[in-house]
Amino acid sequence: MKTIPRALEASLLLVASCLLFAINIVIPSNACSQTPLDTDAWMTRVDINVSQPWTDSGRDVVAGDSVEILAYGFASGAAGSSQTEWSGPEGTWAGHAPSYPCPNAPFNAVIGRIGDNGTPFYVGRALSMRVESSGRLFLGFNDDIMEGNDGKYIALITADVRSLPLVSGLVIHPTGDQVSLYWNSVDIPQIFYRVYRDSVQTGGYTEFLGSTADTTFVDNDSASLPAGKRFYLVRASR
Ligand SMILES: [Ca+2]
Repeated sequence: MKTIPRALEASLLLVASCLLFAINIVIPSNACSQTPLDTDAWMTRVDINVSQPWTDSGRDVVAGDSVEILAYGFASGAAGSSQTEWSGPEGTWAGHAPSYPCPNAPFNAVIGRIGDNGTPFYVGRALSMRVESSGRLFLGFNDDIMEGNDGKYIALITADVRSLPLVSGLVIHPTGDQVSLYWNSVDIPQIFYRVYRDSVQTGGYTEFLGSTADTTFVDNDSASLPAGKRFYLVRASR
């Protein structure tokens, strides 16, 4: 939690008092319940390399997220041998061995894992799941000898991210053309903060200024909006 020194707090009050008597004032604002910003979602494509056990999706998921994975393609963990050992992402039970990363899933199947030590799970052609533990999402090929594998799988991942809160304790401190923002930290792993601005207090806050892992932000570009028309919103994100 960011605390503001008492001397600074006093000067902020003084600045606020003076500003109230100016013609154009900057009104501190942390708007709540901005509907367009209450949820987040993303989509990504992953080209699954069937010649290595796992492919990094490039995405972190958090407990509570809804994730859907659709997989396409044709691949073989035993290329050059039996034609029956080619399959789609659903895999094939031909040549199945208990030594595979996901022993309960077919050979050649698309599998998933969350975090470096997560338990592998079956994905196949399609999977909808509610994430139970947070971490990096990996997609894999259910095989134990990767050399000589052939083919390609592509996965499309979509996620509806659980609602993340607006920050509390937002302090807005205008000095000249700069506006400094301070807020309380949010106790969620892997968190950072997105800062938005609007010229209307009840606006949609679609102007994204930037993101930070810290609990402070300086808007150096506030001169582009008329004084008295700068409103800010800070929300936790990932
Ligand atoms: Ca193989």
